[in-house]
Amino acid sequence: MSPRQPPVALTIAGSDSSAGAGLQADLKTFSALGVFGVTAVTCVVAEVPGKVWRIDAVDAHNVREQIELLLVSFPVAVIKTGLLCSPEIVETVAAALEQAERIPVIVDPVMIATSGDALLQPAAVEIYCSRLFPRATLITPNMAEAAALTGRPVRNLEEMRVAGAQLARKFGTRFLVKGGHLGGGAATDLLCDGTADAEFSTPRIEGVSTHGTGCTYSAAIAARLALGDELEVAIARAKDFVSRAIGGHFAWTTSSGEVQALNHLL
Ligand code: PXL
Repeated sequence: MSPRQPPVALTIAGSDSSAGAGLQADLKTFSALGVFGVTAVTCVVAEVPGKVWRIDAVDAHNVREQIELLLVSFPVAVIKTGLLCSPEIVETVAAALEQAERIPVIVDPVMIATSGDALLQPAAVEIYCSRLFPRATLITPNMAEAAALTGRPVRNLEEMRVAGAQLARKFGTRFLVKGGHLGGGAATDLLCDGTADAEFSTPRIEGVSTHGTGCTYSAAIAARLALGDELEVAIARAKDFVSRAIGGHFAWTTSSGEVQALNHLL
């Protein structure tokens, strides 16, 4: 029997010690969806859900070499970026991706953890805008990130629509503005291309730690694209995957209390 050749996805992201977010979430998602994941590590985060203790960036030269080596050695079908940590690393990743212009890139502009802790150095935002966004196939900000990128509050569906259209026009690419933090019974996201938008909704699941949902969602979109889906189909299937990962979450009781995690074993 000849060996199988699953599609390959590259994630360029940070390591989350608790493994519910970051490159660990990406790898688990890729595996669950039948895609082989490879990783370029940008930083190492000592954390558990709700508590970020320490972030150490990997040297930007090393990040560049991880990406270059992977791109020449594997048939990478899709690239996803997560936490890029510093302005130097955003710049390095943008330069490396310019060499791989035919591969679709999903950019999750990770800035702030669900716990509210800052993850990205503020000076990196400008380089995201000037170098990385124009190269992206899809950018997936949550409401807080959409607000930071537009400089205006994003608190409801209408403000998500305005922000998404503005960002899509400004950067000439598509934005998926994620409304997971909207109140109400549904978790609604908007895909904006500057002229029209498409809505993706699933019932909101209450009372579950959502650490890692953003990473899991963008990784699932990347995986579905690698498997050949069109973008809107990929988003709909990825949203269903995240919804099931939240619905079937794990929970353990330890001497420090309860700890929860998304279920990527779907
Ligand atoms: O969920 C955002 C995120 C992304 N990447 C890494 C993280 C986190 C959240 O804590 O640690 C590495």
